[in-house]
Amino acid sequence: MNIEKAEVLVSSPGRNFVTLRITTDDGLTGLGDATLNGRELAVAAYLTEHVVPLLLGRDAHRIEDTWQYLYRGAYWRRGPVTMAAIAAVDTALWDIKAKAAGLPLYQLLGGKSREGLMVYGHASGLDIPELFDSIREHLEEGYRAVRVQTGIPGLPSVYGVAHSKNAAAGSASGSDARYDYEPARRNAIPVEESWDTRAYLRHVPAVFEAVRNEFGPELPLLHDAHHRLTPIQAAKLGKSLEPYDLFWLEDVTPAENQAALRRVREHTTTPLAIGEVFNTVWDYRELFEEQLIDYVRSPITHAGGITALRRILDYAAIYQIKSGMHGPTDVSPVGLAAGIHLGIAIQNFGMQEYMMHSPATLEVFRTTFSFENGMLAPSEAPGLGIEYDDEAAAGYAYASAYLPVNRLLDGSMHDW
Ligand code: GCO
Ligand code: MG
Repeated sequence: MNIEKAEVLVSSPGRNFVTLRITTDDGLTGLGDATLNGRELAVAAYLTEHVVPLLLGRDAHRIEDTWQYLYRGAYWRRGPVTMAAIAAVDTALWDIKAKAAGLPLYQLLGGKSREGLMVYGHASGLDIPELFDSIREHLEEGYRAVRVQTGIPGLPSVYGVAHSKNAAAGSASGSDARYDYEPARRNAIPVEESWDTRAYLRHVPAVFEAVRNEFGPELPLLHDAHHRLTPIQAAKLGKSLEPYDLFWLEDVTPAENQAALRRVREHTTTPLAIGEVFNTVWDYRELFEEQLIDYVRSPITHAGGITALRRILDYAAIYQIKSGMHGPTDVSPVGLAAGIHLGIAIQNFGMQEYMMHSPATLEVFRTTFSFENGMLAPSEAPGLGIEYDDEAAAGYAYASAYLPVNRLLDGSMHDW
């Protein structure tokens, strides 16, 4: 079963996606997600110029060897572009292998360890009443856990907070308010937002107090600090949120400095999640061995594929650290489906992020997984259970779109 064709598919149904489709000489196809939000074409070029020519004629069954060949053989190891490209190849080959076996992919990963994956959605609001509405809407849709983000008094807009519903009606992506918090204008440079950490630290505990008072003690609540704090600020935030019993507090400090989490951990028992921008196990080594975090945020798409994330999570399991796979709408349905298959199979599953893709995205990526009672579950279709509709994709041409950048009130650049 040799690789005959490998196509790099770039489309923009609601937002930009890069998908790799591998076809074997016996006619099986496999899909892999290679989407790197805001840097999509770098991965597309890496695949087209440097990976596809190496794949043609290779045995599609040799997943491990292909992974090692692309990782070790490149000389230039790691990095988000390289690892997203390797992830796409790896995922597509797993899809093919499972289709060849006539089994849903999770069966090749050891079979089911659970019936479904607990997920959380993104509730947000510019103020508390709007936030409460958003939480209620999520609960009505079946979510049993929510991430909570709000506007900060004094800041005109905050990343991760949906604009008001009226503003969203005319949004470029055509999606509803929930998906409209990345103010990405097409074919334009990034939007600039301003940030004030002290105002944020003053406001957030009061928000969680209000949410707990309204929704009670049981609902799992999460929060994302988007790498914006220093270690001591992060420690203070974790401590101040302890009474509200968060499921996790995410990305408190910029992720490059693993030792920063040591400071945070010394001061708080709020569970910590990190890693959506990591790309190999090396980014986690200190964090695992010193037990500085509780959840691994890497998705398959950005961590080198199913082969690599499985290894990362097995390593994490030794330290009772669990998965918390990234699942925003820029991880394509292919990347999400791969995560569902892995999540259902591993022992140390924690929580899966699930924002739901827009109707346009789902027109191009035909999914078969289900979302019921707050849980995601794979279908019994062979492979990943995703089909890519070329005809629908042709109607959605790529147009650049960037995440916003973040400046302090004095105009200087700040971390994400
Ligand atoms: C999350 C994330 C996203 C990212 C986005 C980057 O936790 O879901 O932080 O909102 O910012 O996916 O591409
Ligand atoms: Mg995040």
